[in-house]
Amino acid sequence: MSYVKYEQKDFVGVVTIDREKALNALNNEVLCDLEAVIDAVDVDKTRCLIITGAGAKAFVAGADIAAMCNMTSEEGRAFSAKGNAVFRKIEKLPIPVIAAVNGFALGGGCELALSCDIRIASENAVFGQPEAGLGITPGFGGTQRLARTIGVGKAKELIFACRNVKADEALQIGLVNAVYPADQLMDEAMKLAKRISENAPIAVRQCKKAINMGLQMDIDSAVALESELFAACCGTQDQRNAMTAFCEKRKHDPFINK
Ligand code: DAK
Repeated sequence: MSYVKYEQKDFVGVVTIDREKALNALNNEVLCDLEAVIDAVDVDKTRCLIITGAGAKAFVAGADIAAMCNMTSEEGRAFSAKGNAVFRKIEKLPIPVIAAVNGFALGGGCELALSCDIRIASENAVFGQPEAGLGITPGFGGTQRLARTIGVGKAKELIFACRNVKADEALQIGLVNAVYPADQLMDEAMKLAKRISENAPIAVRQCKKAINMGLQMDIDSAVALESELFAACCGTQDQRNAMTAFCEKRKHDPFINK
């Protein structure tokens, strides 16, 4: 039995972490199942991915504390490397990934959401990195991605003080893009995913690459990268289709990812 479910809805893939009894906490098996599901996503047929948690209470309540309780330093290194490898795969997927955060997103759960491109949350969502209170550091990229997402000072405050934030504050500090009533979250995630899927897939992928890679570069290299990615879009069938339609004052044909 897999702890991670996958459902394809037209161009949108929905990944659900499904270990509800433990509030979807991440142990090694869940991480392996998540990796297998991510590896299997057909990025030619899928234009956007949504990641969420099973049940009404949690997105992911963290890495599994019971599993980490007696870890040696060596085992801790391996566990952290595993989580980091899986989350980096999510981050590097060529297609956009939306985290639909439907409750607790603590520790590894917050880190999973941070490895996604866009986060939207339900009103009952709670974010935080409580690791220092458990005698460890965030181990799945939290110190890096939280600081890059909400700024160094705010990230340090939340991590050092183990201060959780509710959805409204998460919105205010830029940790999430939008907050919805719980029963509307998946519909809103799907609406956003569909909207993304309606745009030219090659262009959307190049935009993701430009933003993610460009942010790691100096500005000269980053704008040079942007030029290359722009050039790669010119001459695609989707670009010709959309621009010709604009010039002819008509709606373009559906994009074909070519
Ligand atoms: N791990 C394992 N089980 C968990 C869990 C977790 N993170 N969170 C919840 N559960 C389990 C509970 O043990 C309980 O199981 P049973 O007792 O029913 O068998 C069940 O889920 C329901 O939880 P509660 O009964 O506690 O539910 P409440 O509504 O009362 O409370 C809560 C919900 C989310 C406030 C509470 O469960 C809680 O505080 N959970 C822990 C949250 C947390 O501290 N998360 C961060 C975990 S640390 C690293 C690698 C990774 C990491 C760090 C380093 N390296 C290797 C370097 C990442 C670390 C973390 O994520």
